[in-house]
Amino acid sequence: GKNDCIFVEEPPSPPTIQLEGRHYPTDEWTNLPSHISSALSRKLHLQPSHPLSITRRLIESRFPGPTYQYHNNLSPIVSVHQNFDSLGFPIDHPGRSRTDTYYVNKDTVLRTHTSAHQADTFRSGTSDGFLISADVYRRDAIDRSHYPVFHQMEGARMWSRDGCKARGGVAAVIMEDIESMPKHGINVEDPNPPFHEKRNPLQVEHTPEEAQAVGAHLKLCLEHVVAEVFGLARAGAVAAGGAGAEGASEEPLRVRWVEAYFPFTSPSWELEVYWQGNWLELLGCGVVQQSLPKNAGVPDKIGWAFGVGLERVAMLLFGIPDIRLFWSCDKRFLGQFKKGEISRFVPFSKFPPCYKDIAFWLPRSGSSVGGQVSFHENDMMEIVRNVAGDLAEDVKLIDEFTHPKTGRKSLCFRINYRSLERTLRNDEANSLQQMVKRVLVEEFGAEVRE
Ligand code: FA5
Ligand code: MG
Repeated sequence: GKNDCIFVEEPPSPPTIQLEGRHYPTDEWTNLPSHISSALSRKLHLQPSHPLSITRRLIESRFPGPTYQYHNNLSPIVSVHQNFDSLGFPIDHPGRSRTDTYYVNKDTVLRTHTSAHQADTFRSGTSDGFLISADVYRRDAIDRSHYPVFHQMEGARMWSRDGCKARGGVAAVIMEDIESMPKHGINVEDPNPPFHEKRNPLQVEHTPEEAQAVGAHLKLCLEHVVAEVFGLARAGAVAAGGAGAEGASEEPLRVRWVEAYFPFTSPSWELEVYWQGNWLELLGCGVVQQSLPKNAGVPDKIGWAFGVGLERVAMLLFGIPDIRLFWSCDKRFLGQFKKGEISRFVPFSKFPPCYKDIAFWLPRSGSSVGGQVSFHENDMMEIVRNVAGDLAEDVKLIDEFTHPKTGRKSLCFRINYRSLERTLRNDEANSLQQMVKRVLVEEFGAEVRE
């Protein structure tokens, strides 16, 4: 009959997905591939001798209890409200799109940052500060410092205005605390004013003195973390001796603050360090938007928050050159680390790269193939991840142009295939490349240019 379906193009997506033992209904927002959901069970930040766990504990030791409470077991499956709305993300913020975020369904995502837990943790109001370490998930670039699953640590410190009244107010109490802190002895470039009317505004609820004190406390605490990380990394390199020590001590330490924007802090900054010839961003931070404590029922609190990438810190600490290594189950990797110890990572021999270019025409905009109307750079990243997994080291858009007559768009990507564990054969790389081509053609209506 008419409804008998003979040519089924794609298996129907299952009506539910099972994650951490619970069933979630799927819908047109669902975009969660199995190679991502399988990472949920890894919990690398909780494996005692894994470098991410060692890094987490090292940072925790700089933010001691009872002022700071630690949360290391919050589920990565959160509501859109927690991840975005509670933080004041505008409804059209690009971070909300399916090209950037893994959706379980229209109301549920894998958290894209640990800030997803800020509002709930402020509401619980059980301490002046907290640290939340967790796995986070993003559709993102592929290179040596970006991975679709990574780990963040959220930190926050709040003061009660009322509670500080008798001691001269919040700003005075914070300044006193700053003065009692030791010098860290590293040179940090910070050309930025404490706030800037246009670029990095003071909140209307804050006095200039309050914002300045909170910002200064925040920056000083984080500079101490970086100073300690560099000190330990250097000591580890020296202990290891040889080329590692030279390499680490010759690279001059450069650290800088840059102005930033987040919907949930103002003013805001990012901290960057110079690493392997580029500025590497370690963290984002700022003065907490007053709407958060207000909506959490603690309007009297004022303070700061930060979110640091644990892989990025661990790469500096241990000299780990590629973010994919954190996911390795190879004994040659895992066997090098011990709980509580900072050691220098000794790379297994570096295997040769295998570069493959792929150029293709996209279907004319507006035409729809397989329900896909547009092509985002992150779609390419996802295709390559699906096909090659950790055999893809780097994916770069190297050329892009629109044909002046036909209006069709052409893209060219360069993929570097390289295994961390062995030499990849050219025919293996070729067959991965063929599969990438096939997905582009079949799922995105692309026309490969030979
Ligand atoms: C955030 O995620 C904010 N939630 C940080 C924050 C918290 C700001 C609290 C203010 C107050 P951002 O997207 O910049 O910001 O990510 C924070 C850090 O995570 C980055 O600096 C970087 O160290 C790390 N990071 C981001 N994307 C990746 C990735 N794909 N792979 C590895 N690390 C990443
Ligand atoms: Mg950032």
